[in-house]
Amino acid sequence: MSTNGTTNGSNKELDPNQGGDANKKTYHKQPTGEALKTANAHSADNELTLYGSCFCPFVHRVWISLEHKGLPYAYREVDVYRKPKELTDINPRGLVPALRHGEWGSYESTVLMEYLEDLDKGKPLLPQDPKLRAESRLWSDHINRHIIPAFYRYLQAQDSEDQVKFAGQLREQIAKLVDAADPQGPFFLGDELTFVDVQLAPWIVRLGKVLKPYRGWPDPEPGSRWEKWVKAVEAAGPVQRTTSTDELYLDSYERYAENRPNTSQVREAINSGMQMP
Ligand SMILES: N[C@@H](CCC(=O)N[C@@H](CS)C(=O)NCC(=O)O)C(=O)O
Repeated sequence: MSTNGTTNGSNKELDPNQGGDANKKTYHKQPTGEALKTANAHSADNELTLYGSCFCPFVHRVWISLEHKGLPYAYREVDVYRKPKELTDINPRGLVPALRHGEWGSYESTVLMEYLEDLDKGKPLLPQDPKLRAESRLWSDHINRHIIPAFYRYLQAQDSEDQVKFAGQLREQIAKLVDAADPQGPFFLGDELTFVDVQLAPWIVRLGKVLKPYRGWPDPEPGSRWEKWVKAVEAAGPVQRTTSTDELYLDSYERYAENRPNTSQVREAINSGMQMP
């Protein structure tokens, strides 16, 4: 390695989160496996277009929703850390996911999932009953406010005492959600995949593909309600069709597991105790 921290004298091809070190893993820029097949099947232009990055769980939510609904759409992979104009034209904050529908566009994964519901096309994710709809929104809020920040706090923690503490917080927040779920399941509201399942699904996938290898997150207890839920979500067609191979997640999340500088706005928010982007 040279004194300026580069491995080959030229770090032009390196991503900022690699800190000039080509040996560091970085985020993938194309989906793999089943997700790649799905992206290829949706490469033709469409008035409904999802701009996403393959590793991103917030994108994953919207992608699962589109697949569940069976709507015609295009998928466009963008390098979210290089902020192409097609992304910032829709989302000035430069975050994925962003959705374009004709001349109009919007962003924020939960807002986009609600928008797709409001189109009233394809298979719905929110139930009909207003009380169950309210409860679905309430528990989605719990996922956004408590489960997701706990996931990143745990993944980014470098100190082993902090890791134990944050693993406990994550378990506690998941347990509250499991207690609120239909007792039989296997999904949140019963036998069908609905809104809350899709809100959580990307992190269920990443508990096994990221937190397990990097932090030793355990498989769900055999026979538990949580195990039933995890298995049903992982086996759901829309989840499978939008999930890449294990390597993509392992590589893309090394920067979080090492809490490396220039990783993302999510990392900065967690480190500074600010609200997530
Ligand atoms: N609250 C947003 C979060 C989206 C988000 O944080 N996306 C990440 C990728 S997973 C991103 O765009 N990061 C870009 C950056 O950090 O500059 C949502 O729900 O859509």
